[in-house]
Amino acid sequence: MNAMIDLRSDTVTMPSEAMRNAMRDAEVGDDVYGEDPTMNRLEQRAAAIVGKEAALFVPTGTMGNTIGIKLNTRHGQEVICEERAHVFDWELSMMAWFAGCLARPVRAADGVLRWSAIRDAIRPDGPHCAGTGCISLENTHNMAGGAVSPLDVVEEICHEAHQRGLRVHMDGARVFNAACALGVEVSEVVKDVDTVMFCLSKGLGAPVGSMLAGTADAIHQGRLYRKRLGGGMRQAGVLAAAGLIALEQMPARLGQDHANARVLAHALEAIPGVAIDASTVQTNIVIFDISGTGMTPAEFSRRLKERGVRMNGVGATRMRAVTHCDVSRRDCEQAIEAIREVCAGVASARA
Ligand code: TLP
Repeated sequence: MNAMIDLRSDTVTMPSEAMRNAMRDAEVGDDVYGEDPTMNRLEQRAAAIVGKEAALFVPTGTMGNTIGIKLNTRHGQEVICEERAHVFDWELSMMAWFAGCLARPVRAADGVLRWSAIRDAIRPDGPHCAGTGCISLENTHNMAGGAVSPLDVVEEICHEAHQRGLRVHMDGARVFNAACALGVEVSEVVKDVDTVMFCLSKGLGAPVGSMLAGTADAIHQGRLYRKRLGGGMRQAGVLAAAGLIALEQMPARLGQDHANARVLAHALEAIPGVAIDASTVQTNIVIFDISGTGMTPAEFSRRLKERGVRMNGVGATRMRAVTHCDVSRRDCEQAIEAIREVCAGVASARA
């Protein structure tokens, strides 16, 4: 049997041959003593690529966001984020648990949080309100179908926030996808934010790891928070070696994933029972509604899996397909065929 076509997430990628070789050959030391040369190289290189003073390796994006929010807030403040943000919905209330903050979610229908919406949600310190501490932007926005924030939107938010003494964190788990879609360097996308977290282990294909970048002072403090979270790692250079390859080799190929996502989206538009506006697909995430098929996401997933395709539901009526370096154009075409069959099978069974 052929391998499954796995569109559940870009987290499912396998390390490349080059990554495995680099991991085996990595020069390592004790990173808690600052003595892992490969890790030091990764942290310096990551900082240079995103244009920040320093960067810190963290095992997961969730830990990077947890530390990022903590660095930009004081206990008891609010954090403004989009209503479907990963920091709000998918991280076990970490901003309450670790930073002692409350999320102030704001809806942005297209997933692009704009200053006009943020402005109305800012709360001053007072006898009743918990003041706003920071704004967390998600770029690209996962649950909004990989939506990209335009550069001027981020610039305006950072400018206005900084004028008011507020900080801005970017959950840039897929910020390299955003840079690719915008046709600019990633440093341009994150130039005004105080801290940015990005994942090596999603579109960039590394087996483990994310980076948190910001000022040298923030990252020094962040290293201490990482330790408090149990994240002081020892010979972590084996992971950094794969991360370096992810950083150097993988951003240039993200456009292929975006093109594959568009192929999927356009084909889905023509399938009866499926609803999607393909023109909204900018990066590697395709979210589509299946209420017209009469199937639940669980049923849809099960039937697709029988045909060799893995895909997860999001919410009560929608599916999410994520393209990445381990799915080819041919795989996407096969996935489309499988979706057609699943939808047609249900339609004929109900006729
Ligand atoms: N996202 C995962 C799931 O948790 C939903 C996925 O499959 O997409 N920020 C964003 C925007 C993310 O999408 C994710 C992971 C994270 C942070 C957290 O990264 P990890 O999984 O490394 O903690």
